[in-house]
Amino acid sequence: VISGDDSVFVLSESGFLGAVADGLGHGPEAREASNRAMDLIRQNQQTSLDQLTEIVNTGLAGTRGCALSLMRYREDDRSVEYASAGDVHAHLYHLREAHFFTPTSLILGAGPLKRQKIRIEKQGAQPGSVFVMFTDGLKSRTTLKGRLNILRKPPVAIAQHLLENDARPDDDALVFVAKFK
Ligand SMILES: [Mn+2]
Repeated sequence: VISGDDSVFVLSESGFLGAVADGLGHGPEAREASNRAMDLIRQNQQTSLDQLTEIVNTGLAGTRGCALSLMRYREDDRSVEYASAGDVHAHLYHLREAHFFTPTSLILGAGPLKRQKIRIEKQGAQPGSVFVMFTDGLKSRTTLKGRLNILRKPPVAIAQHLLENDARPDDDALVFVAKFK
């Protein structure tokens, strides 16, 4: 089975860029849209998040389109910038605190974007903070708030926990986990 979800992680000197996409529908056509979105992000990795969203939206014309979440971490001020265009959720945890980034109902590739719909949110990350981004293959009420025993684990184990405990049986699921030093 070909997953319609895809992700990208680009490490740079100033920090990193992460993205998760969920192609509309299922199988190869869904994957084509999310694959193309990830290529565009790799090719334009220095661009601001709102411009990247525009680039993906334009570049996906003619495909089924996809939902996309983008995040950029900057090491100099330890900031996490986040842009959401569709049903991909993102959370930032630090110890018992949790920030749930605001989801939107956009689909990229379906025509001109209404600018006011793209929100860029900025949060601070501390050593030990955990950032999680996941497609709607996980239940939307998925949360690790207060689950210190899980949040202390390495990123791969956190992703594994979410896929085992919160996946829905009827959709592709993809989880992106980053832990800050
Ligand atoms: Mn999905």
